[in-house]
Amino acid sequence: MNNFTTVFIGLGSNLSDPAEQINSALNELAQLTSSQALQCAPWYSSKAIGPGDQPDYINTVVKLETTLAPEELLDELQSIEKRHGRQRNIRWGARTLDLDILLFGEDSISTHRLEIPHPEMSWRGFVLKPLFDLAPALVLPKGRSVKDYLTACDTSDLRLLKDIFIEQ
Ligand code: A4P
Ligand code: MG
Repeated sequence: MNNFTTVFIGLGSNLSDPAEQINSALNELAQLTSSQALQCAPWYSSKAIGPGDQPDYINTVVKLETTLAPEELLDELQSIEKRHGRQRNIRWGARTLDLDILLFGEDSISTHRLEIPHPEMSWRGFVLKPLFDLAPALVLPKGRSVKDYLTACDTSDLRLLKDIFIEQ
């Protein structure tokens, strides 16, 4: 029998019609044969954190069950980013699509390709709010709840765009 792991993936876009980028990424994630039971949080817009004058982001979070190993999932996500014309030049620069593995089951992972939990997730409102919407009782591997992190975080910048849950 296949062993499924529950994973949370952060989606972000601030270039080339972000809503369309996020929408088509959701379809591609739902079509991964190794994964099932996709649920998507509401979408939020926020000011870009990063260098220069960048357009606002759209962010959301997806939960899914996968049989992939962490680096296999990263390979799939990077293929999707590539199909969306993702360029990697400036750290935290504007991007068509960013897919980050936030949590992989209860694992803590530190390799040359992967840091899980995602190192920036505990202070970013655009990650914590949709994550909380999807999984209000979630506790991170260090033992602190998403709710606690969210309470400590400034979310005044977030604007709700789509108040729907998508299940596929
Ligand atoms: N990598 C390590 N851990 C992970 C992980 N958990 N998930 C490695 C995915 N990748 C991970 O990523 C660089 C390398 O990180 C990958 O090759 C992978 O092996 P990247 O996507 O090429 O580079 P990046 O995204 O520019 O850098 P970084 O540090 O991942 O940035 P973030 O943390 O993704 O932040 N502002 C708003 N409002 N909304 C946003 O979504 N996003 C960013 C990017 C900045 N500002 C933002 C937003
Ligand atoms: Mg990234």
